[in-house]
Amino acid sequence: MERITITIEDDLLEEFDKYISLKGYSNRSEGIRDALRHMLSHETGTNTDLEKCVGCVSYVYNHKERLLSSKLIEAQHHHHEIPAATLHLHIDAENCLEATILSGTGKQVHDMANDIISQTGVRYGKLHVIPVK
Ligand code: NI
Repeated sequence: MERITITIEDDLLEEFDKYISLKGYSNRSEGIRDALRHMLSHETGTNTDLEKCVGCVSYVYNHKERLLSSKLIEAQHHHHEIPAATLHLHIDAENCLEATILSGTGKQVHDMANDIISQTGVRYGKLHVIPVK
């Protein structure tokens, strides 16, 4: 086993501590290990072999964060061969919710969703994949 150091916002850590206490974890490490297992089994590498699928990737971001809006647009243009439509909701003065609907092979849909979700400042990113027969 390896020991790592991570940096986390106070409010996110507070929320995490409440969650693990509610779930009965004896320490943060076990909670983080479980969160990682969950993330790895449900979000990456799944459904990438589908020949045809549609996907919906949803995420929240702060549009005032430097360069983030243009990086997200850049990510979409980078995958311009994939049919996509985005719904944008202004949550409050700073935060935006976007839901982008994609269509393509499993790999195309996952690659584009990952390019969006992995941008620094993008929160609550989630991809929902629906196979098309
Ligand atoms: Ni907005």
